[in-house]
Amino acid sequence: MAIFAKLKAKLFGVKNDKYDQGLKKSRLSFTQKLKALSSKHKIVNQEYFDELEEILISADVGHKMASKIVSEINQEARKRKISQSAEINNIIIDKIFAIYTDEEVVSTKLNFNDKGLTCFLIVGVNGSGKTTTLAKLAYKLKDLGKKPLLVAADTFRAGAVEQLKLWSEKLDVAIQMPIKPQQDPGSVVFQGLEQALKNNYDVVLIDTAGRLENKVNLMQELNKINKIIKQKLGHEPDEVLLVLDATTGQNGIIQAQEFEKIVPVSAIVLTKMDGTAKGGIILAIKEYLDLPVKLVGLGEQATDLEEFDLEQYLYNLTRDLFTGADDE
Ligand SMILES: Nc1nc2c(ncn2[C@@H]2O[C@H](COP(=O)(O)OP(=O)(O)OP(=O)(O)O)[C@@H](O)[C@H]2O)c(=O)[nH]1
Ligand SMILES: [Mg+2]
Repeated sequence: MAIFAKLKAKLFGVKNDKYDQGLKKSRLSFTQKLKALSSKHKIVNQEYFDELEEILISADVGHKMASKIVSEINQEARKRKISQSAEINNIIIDKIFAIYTDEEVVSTKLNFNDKGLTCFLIVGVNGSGKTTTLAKLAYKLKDLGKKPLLVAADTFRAGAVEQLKLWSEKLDVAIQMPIKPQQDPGSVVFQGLEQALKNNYDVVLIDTAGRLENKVNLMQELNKINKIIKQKLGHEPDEVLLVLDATTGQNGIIQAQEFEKIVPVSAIVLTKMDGTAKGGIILAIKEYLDLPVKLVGLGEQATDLEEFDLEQYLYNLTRDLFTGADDE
């Protein structure tokens, strides 16, 4: 059975509103373009495949990934002697699914420390959504019955500490703040970890600055924070979450490569998926970075953070392609 039919059978009735709403722009753009392509070329030819590749690239799938997907679709179509473009849509989803999973199960579960305090360090360029993601995560953890502690280690940007403090009040979650203005971020992290250990918190969530005076300083700062965590806990952070803004497109890949040189990034959080029509960035991340996307931001509220679910993602990105075709 084709993947889409399987997904539909599995997900039918368990509609995930966050994915449904959050991927609306991407879905409209993707299906509109694919439908237009199928009506332009009823029978597939080279031009059809070239245009299909363009559509994937325009959805931020990335050149390499787009060309891989198209070449596999082309092969499969030949093998199955499919010449009608409308029939190709099924293969597109099958191939995307197969390429993303690479026949293996991709883990999207956050890594918790089963021996003691769990530490999540949040990094990313300014404005990517770090502080908001941290708040959303705290909300999720609290909902799971865990005791999270927010650590306001962005002492560089004016208003950053205050922003996190407002979230902490809104969500009723504890926060470690700097004791004095412009305090060294490393020492705020140190104090946060001390407090968490002393008062039996389950998870510390460390917010960091997205920009300092220059890139070297930012690197040194993150390096230092990471060292302090290692010294204090005896191990690396359980997750170093790199926050990428989905609306920045391929630029995000370059940012990730830069951050990976500084800290041991363990996973990606892709924010603002609701604000982009280019949901294909997830596939580009798979192609260029050997990092799992573990969380997606689908709005500005505390509840708008979801574990990345490939099945929900693909289903909600493509389901309009098949409306009306179901009963045929
Ligand atoms: N629509 C939408 N907006 C988001 C999402 N995540 C964050 N934002 C918004 O993006 C803006 C920046 O978010 P912040 O969390 O302050 O970003 P930051 O990375 O902490 O920024 P700096 O502290 O300046 O480095 C805010 O207006 C957020 O509400 C999301 O998933 N969807
Ligand atoms: Mg911030």
